[in-house]
Amino acid sequence: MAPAVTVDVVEPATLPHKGSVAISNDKLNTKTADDVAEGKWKDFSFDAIRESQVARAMARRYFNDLDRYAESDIVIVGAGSCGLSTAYTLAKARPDLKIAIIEASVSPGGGAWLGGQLFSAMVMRKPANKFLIDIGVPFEDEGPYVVVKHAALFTSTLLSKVLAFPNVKLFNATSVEDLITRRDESAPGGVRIAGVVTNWTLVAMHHEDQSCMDPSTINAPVIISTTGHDGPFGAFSVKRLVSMQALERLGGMRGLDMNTAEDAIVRGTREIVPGLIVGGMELSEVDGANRMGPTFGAMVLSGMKAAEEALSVFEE
Ligand code: 48N
Repeated sequence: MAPAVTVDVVEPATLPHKGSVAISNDKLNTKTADDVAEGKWKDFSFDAIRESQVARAMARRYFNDLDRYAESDIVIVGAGSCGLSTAYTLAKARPDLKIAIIEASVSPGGGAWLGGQLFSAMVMRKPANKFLIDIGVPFEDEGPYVVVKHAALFTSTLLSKVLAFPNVKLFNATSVEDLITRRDESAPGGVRIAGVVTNWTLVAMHHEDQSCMDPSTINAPVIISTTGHDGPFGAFSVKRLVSMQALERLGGMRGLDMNTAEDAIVRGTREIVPGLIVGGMELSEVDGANRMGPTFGAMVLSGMKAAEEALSVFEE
């Protein structure tokens, strides 16, 4: 029988402190939901724990994951709507592949937590609604497009599905701060991308005022970069390709034209240099595509296409 646990029962401030109550775990464990619901909180307590158990539970898993994903099959840079759609499509199709997602922000989701100008509803043009049906997100059908009542419903549902895959690991609050390259004379820019260079984002943000904070790495034969259009973090990989002269120049994202933009991003999602596929709004910076504004169907379909491009590498 489990040892009795003595706890200090702290009543709400309005009531006098009731002092310690010895509760046998068995009694506690036999508490039913009805008991708790009947407000018998006064003698409730958790089983005892030592703080180091929590610290070890987190550290062991994190560092096991770092070890496991140090060699990944696919790395996705950026967990916005495109990156998460890519991850879902890949993980569902190939549960045997190890997929690492590197997301600079603590909170993944990129620009997909709100629809546009901080409004809640999210618009997706058909046939992107088929992806919503696949992941179980309800929407209102308005003919050529559908509306999800809150963008966070889409993003949180997709994120939960992606995180539930056993072959996916999200490293959020972690930035890709460079690309691993290999000389490849057959490649247009003479390089093949063979992985990513990572650092915790708070570290990556302080290279100007702290020295010797070297990064870590993840090797992978395929990198899918979906870091969004230009901005503090945006378009990371394509800007790096230009600075290492693996890409001549960027086309620069053009003005808003919903029809032109969405078609161009979906059609254009592709491998830019060997080993690096670019999708979502990062691609607009490569091709000089228009932006589409507050409609997200192209992000989802670009993610699906990026996944198909990656899977073709593993089918060969
Ligand atoms: O949501 P974003 O920015 O990018 P996408 O391409 O997934 O979705 C774009 C979409 O939200 C739009 O911009 C809509 C359709 N509007 C268009 C328009 O006309 O304005 O997600 C990119 C993610 C973010 O979460 C960043 O934090 C992350 O990528 N990120 C990085 N993560 C790791 N390392 C980096 N170097 C890095 N850079 C960005």
